[in-house]
Amino acid sequence: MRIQHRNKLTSFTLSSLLLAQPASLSAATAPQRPNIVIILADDLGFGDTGCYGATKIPTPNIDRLGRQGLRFTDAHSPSATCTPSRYAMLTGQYPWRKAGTGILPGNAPLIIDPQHATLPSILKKAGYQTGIVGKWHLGLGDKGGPDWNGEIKPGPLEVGFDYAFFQPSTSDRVPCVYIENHHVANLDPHDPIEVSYGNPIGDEPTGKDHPELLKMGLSREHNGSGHAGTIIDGISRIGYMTGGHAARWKDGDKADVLTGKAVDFIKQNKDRPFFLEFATHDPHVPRVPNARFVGKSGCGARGDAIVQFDWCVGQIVSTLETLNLSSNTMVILSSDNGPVLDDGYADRAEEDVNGHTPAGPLRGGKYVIYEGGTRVPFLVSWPGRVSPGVSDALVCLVDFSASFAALTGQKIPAGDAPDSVNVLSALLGETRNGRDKLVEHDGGQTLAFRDGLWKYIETDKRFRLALESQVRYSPVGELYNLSHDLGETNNLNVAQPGTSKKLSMELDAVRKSLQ
Ligand SMILES: [Ca+2]
Repeated sequence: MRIQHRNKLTSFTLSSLLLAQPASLSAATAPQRPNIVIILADDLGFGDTGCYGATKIPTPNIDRLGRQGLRFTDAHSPSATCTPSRYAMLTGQYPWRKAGTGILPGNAPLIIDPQHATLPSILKKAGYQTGIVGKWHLGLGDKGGPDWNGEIKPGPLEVGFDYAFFQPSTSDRVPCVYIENHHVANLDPHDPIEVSYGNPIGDEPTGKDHPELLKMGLSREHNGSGHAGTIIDGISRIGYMTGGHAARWKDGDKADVLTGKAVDFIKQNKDRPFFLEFATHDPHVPRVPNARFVGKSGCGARGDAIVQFDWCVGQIVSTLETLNLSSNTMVILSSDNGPVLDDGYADRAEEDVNGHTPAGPLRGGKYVIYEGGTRVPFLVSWPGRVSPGVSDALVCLVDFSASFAALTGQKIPAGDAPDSVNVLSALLGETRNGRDKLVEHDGGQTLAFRDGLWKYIETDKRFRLALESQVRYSPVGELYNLSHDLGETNNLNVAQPGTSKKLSMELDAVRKSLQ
């Protein structure tokens, strides 16, 4: 299609087209500028949906997307936790290259440098209307953090998005409000917001002092720790906030509110190329699906939150169909990291799991360097353009910048998006070859190196996040052959030291390549 388009252009001069018939140019270039919708779940595991083998959680809309598109079996988030993963997806840079890209408090300053090209800025330059709806968690404001009661910038709009309706960080962190572009939505100026991630502020009850007020308690592992801050909507959060009562979200309404905004964005931009990152909060904690989804899975609140996510997906897809945009829209569905059951709240995620395996056949999950941490669901649907099927190509969310730059004919400035590989052909199903190599990251300081189906996990610099203290890595490095050991059970490091050494050196070379 791209070649056909170029041939067409040879019979015109580009400038005459631009001057005489801007509408024709838009039509002629349409095949190269499909709408792009990235639906990014939060903590959705490799095995959490029907098309990846789940049997107890109904996900008909996701499964349909999988059937009509390309289902990847070796696609990765750049990290096994949120902030670093999203940082890499938007910048094209591995997160471990830059200090300060770990899990951020809700009042952190922006960690993306607006001077560099980003995924949205690349597409904006290509003529797209760019929008983000949902979770941000990449910091806001300059050094010192955001002014919640004033103009909140820099943020999404300063790094390439034309429109943003978002929550500042996670659903379990304050402030529990939505921001639209530069301002907190529905903020009453007479009830200003204050946020603290240090000492408690205000006189509102906290989970620590008033556990009797909680509609969802804290789990054993986290009791008295991070999640025991200000109680918002009956749930205590990480951090403290006062004010902004009219602006506070209701957890049970979030899927409806965010999906509504995403649908509005699509409708408003139906006549021009658009890029939408729809970053839902499901099934991240706290898991409070809308009442109509409660009990709809066989796996408790976490399963119900996935059913809710599936509904969100259905709304987006049916909107595209109703507007007759499907054949010119590439929809990618994925997740920012692998799954976790107990993530701070006593929501019975472990007790109610009912035999469901969130990571499928993989070992580990969120925060963990094993495949379950970063190997995520990844569907590409573009009816009429991407043939249905299954692809085992190795791809990563960090590759979006280079791939979509290639799709839209954009050149990335030298030095920007340095770790992004153009895997467009794999995304379009034209080849089963993606990357040869990939650095995996647990969200802390642990790295692993993939060379084809070999995987080496480093031992030094190991920093374990508190939540994965149950994970015990080998003290002498780990080597797995994923071609017949997908579950990473047979450490070949001792038996094949030469392979470990080779991969270790390759990882070192990647690490040092941009220093
Ligand atoms: Ca996440």
